[in-house]
Amino acid sequence: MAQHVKARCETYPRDNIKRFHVPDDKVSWETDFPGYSPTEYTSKSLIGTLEKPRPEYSDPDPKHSPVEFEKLKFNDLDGDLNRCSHVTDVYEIKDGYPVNPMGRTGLKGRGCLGRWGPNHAADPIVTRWERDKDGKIKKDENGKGILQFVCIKRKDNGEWAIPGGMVNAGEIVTVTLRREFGEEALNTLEMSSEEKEATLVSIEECFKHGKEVYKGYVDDPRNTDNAWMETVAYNFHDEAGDSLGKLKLHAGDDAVGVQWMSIHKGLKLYASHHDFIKEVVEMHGASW
Ligand code: RP5
Ligand code: MG
Ligand code: MG
Repeated sequence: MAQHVKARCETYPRDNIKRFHVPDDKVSWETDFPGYSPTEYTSKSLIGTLEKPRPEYSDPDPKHSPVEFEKLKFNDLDGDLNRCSHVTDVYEIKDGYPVNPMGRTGLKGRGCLGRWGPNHAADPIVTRWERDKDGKIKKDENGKGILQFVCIKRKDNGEWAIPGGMVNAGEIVTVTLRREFGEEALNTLEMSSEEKEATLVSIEECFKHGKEVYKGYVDDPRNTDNAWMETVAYNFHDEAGDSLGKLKLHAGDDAVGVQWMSIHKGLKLYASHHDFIKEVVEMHGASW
């Protein structure tokens, strides 16, 4: 996977912050970079004030809550929050801060990520075969079937993406996968509790038979030298097109659009999602 391309984007996704420029050959911490002086940035909304305490998903800030910050258990299970990395057994802690195991990003602090160190997400990749009006699977010029996946348009930057989201403290990944798919692709947050329950039950059976596609680092534009995204991506495939493939899609929460997207290698997707989709294509011997 191409590392730190998006995580070195010139302008950070919030507040028009400019990253310190890191050339390709200076990404690795093992390469000396004497002039390296990353921009420092942690979004104010993560720190909180007396009137408005910080959100639940946000770690304490060392400058504002040093005693609480000291108590964070990096590289470990911290209460019901997993601060271990999928990338490395132990990530380095330097001057009290976790160090991004994939190298420099040109920005220190937490940016707009809630956690110092790994921020764990889960990505549900729901697929079906593209079919013609007679129900026959569409093929490319090499006779390979064309896959489609449920793709959302992100509210924060308008990019197309897998409907993934953060693993809440104490939440198991299988629950995150279903919850995020429900919220972003089926709009469960706007449903009555009965409707929501019925919708989640309707996908439960199909979501039992997922295949792990990827587990590890995400080249996310929000990453910093001290906070980064990691994910577990699962594929839920509807071979016959009569279960997940028939779902009524409706964008919700942090999605402003949703559709069955036909898969081809030219797709432009958020973060490392293009790489995850390619894995799914290979898994099914589909067109690329
Ligand atoms: C990406 O950000 C992950 O792959 C996942 O899709 C997503 C999670 O963040 P939010 O969608 O909650 O912003 O790095
Ligand atoms: Mg979400
Ligand atoms: Mg999301």
